[in-house]
Amino acid sequence: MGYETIRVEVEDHVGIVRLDRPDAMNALNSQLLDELGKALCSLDQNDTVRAIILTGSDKAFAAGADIKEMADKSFVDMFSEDYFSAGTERFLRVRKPIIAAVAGYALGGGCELAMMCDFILCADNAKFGQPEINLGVVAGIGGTQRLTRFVGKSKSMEMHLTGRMMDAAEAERSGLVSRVVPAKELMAEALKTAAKIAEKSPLTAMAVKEAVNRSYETTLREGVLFERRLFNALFATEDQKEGMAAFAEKRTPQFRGK
Ligand code: CO8
Repeated sequence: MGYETIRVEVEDHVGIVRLDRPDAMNALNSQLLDELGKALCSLDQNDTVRAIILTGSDKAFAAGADIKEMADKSFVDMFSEDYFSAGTERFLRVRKPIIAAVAGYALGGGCELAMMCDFILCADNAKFGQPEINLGVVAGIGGTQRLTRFVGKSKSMEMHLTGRMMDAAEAERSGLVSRVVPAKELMAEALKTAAKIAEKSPLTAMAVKEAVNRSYETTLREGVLFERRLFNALFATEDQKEGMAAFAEKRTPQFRGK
């Protein structure tokens, strides 16, 4: 499919989606969100794809929602369009693991988009922030909720109230990102990580994603029960038999997603 605001490729078992609005620091507009939702949905349905990388440019993952597109909208426009809602809902329905590979700015909606991924790898030049307060608004695609869960109330509140940026080292220290790598190694590292995930059973990877995400939605007791039922259920798969047999036979397992 021809997209204008993103580029999509599939390399081995990895889908790579690159945000591509270089003149606007990859700011997220309605078209981009729509194309992103469609691309992710199609990668999710593509049986050869086992992991997805979402990335931007060296300068910007995304510098937020497109301020120029939003500036003149009224409450009625926002509410009736349910602005950005369809794209973000599609994003959250993706069952395959999505890695955010962030270099440069991840601000406002850009930071929120990165946090909607399953984990964030970032370059040492990455800068995260929720500067919406400078524009007279608050975050709108989950920033106040997700950043608070990732880095705790105090730092999240400070970030949202001051609009300041967090550098890569602080983002790693506070648990926002899983790892920081030198900028020129970011894509190689993201691809290596995605390839590692692609070696696993895609069924198990989906189960991991569901179980970890459930920890944000439920109590500890319910979450542990949910995990246990997934653990039990995976014994119905060929991949569990293959994984355990391969261990006993001292060979590499060949997972087929069955
Ligand atoms: N929207 C539109 N255009 C943008 C944006 C943006 N968010 N960010 C950068 N641009 C454009 C600039 O206007 C400029 O365009 P032009 O060349 O035509 O003037 C071009 O990108 C390059 O930007 P700069 O010249 O500003 O580059 P600098 O290197 O000087 O600065 C910064 C880079 C620091 C990233 C700066 O551009 C900046 O501060 N950008 C805005 C960051 C921001 O405020 N983001 C939050 C936006 S609001 C939001 O994300 C809300 C999300 C919730 C949506 C909810 C929907 C329901």
